[in-house]
Amino acid sequence: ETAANAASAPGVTVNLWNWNWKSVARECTDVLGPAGYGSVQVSPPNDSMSKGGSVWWDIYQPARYTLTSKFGDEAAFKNMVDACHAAGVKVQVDTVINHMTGQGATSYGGYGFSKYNYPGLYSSWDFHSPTCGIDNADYGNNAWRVQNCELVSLSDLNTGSDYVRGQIAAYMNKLTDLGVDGFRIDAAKHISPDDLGAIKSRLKGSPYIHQEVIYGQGEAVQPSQYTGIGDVDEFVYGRKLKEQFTGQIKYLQSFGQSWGLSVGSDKAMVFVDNHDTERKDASAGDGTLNYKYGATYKLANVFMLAWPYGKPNVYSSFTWSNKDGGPPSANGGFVTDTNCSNGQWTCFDREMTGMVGFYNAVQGTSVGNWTDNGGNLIAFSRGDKGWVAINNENGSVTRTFTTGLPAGTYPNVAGGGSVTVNSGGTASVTVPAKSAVAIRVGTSATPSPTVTPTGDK
Ligand code: LAG
Ligand code: CA
Repeated sequence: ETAANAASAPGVTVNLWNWNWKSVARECTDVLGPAGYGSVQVSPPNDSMSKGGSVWWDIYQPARYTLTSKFGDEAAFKNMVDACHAAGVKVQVDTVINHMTGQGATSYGGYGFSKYNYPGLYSSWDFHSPTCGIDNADYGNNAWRVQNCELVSLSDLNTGSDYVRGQIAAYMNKLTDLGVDGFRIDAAKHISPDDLGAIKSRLKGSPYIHQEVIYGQGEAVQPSQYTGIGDVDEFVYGRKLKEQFTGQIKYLQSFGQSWGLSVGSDKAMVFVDNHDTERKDASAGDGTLNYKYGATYKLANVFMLAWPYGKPNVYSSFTWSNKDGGPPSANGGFVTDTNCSNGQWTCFDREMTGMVGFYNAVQGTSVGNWTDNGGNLIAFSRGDKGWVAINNENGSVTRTFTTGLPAGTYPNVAGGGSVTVNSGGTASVTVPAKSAVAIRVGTSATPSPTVTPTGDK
């Protein structure tokens, strides 16, 4: 990493997908900052096509770059950035720059447009033309069509044009001026690396960048083509964790790039799930775990924060049964404040706070003292800074483990209770079914002598 990149290192990112700005601000102050989250990733803040709140995906159809979205206006956005910074949390913005909206005529901000005509911003000559649509077969053999034709009929910006590059950079630089620290580049796979590199060269400062380039075996566009620009969202990571956590997690001992991950650890942003993958059918090969998997989902996230690979991104959003359905909203789709107790939001970020502290405490250490039970229980140390046991069995497991930690009594930061490590570094621990025990230096013990389950909620 260069010094400039190090300055914007994200730490543990949390993706508060579809939270409104007021709620993100409150979460930064009350939860994320105190827990030690390094960054929060927020949804697209620009004005988008409106479906009146019936769907979530209208936010991936930009109408213009004004910050009048269903999450709040520019003042609310700025307040959020300032509140997060005051809490020590950086802000990453999901930027939709490959395309403009392909449907509708009005936006959340009350702006009028039509396909290929966004008054004051873009007209028909700013789009790839003649127009074409991306076919499934193109992914296998035609990078040009993946990057120059329309993704699901969305107006495909001519990112080769100087004017378009200038407008996109102006939008991103405006966000930087408001204090934003980094960007997720939506649909980066559909923008050529040359075009994206040219846009990046116009950006102010040195924002942290992670690019959505979904890996597909043998495809014409590969994540590795984008690592010169920034990090890549590693989609293989979540697919592999789903396979293991619905199988036998003992195999995770060798988990790393050799498993077929698309980029190296230093270029990967990793996640158990995101808004697209959580909605894939359970049978889909590219699907992932999601909050509906309950304790298993939580254990996979514990593993992500304990195992040294990539930069972790924890996902926290609204609950759903209809895959298209939008978040809780009022007044024509404006997202209402996140409520963590009415069942409409997962607030999963709150379940991972102890493991965020673990992640921060063990940076710079490597894995040691690996052990497993030949099935679904694993345990390992991170140097002499932390130790974790993950029990994905349906029954509890009691063992004497080598933790590598100095003698003492430590609270279980993955749940409740405590663990006493003796002078030889070993500890006798009962890990309940479908739960985890994690201990780390820098914590003080809780009075409770027993370990309680972490799984159910
Ligand atoms: C992304 N990354 O590359 C987002 O992560 C993903 O969620 C976006 O798709 C996509 N790319 C475009 O930014 C989502 C929905 C689509 C939806 C699209 C635009 O998964 O279903 O398409 O956002 O709103 C919808 C309709 C399509 C229609 C299209 C254009 O489902 O049938 O053709 O809108 O009108
Ligand atoms: Ca494109």
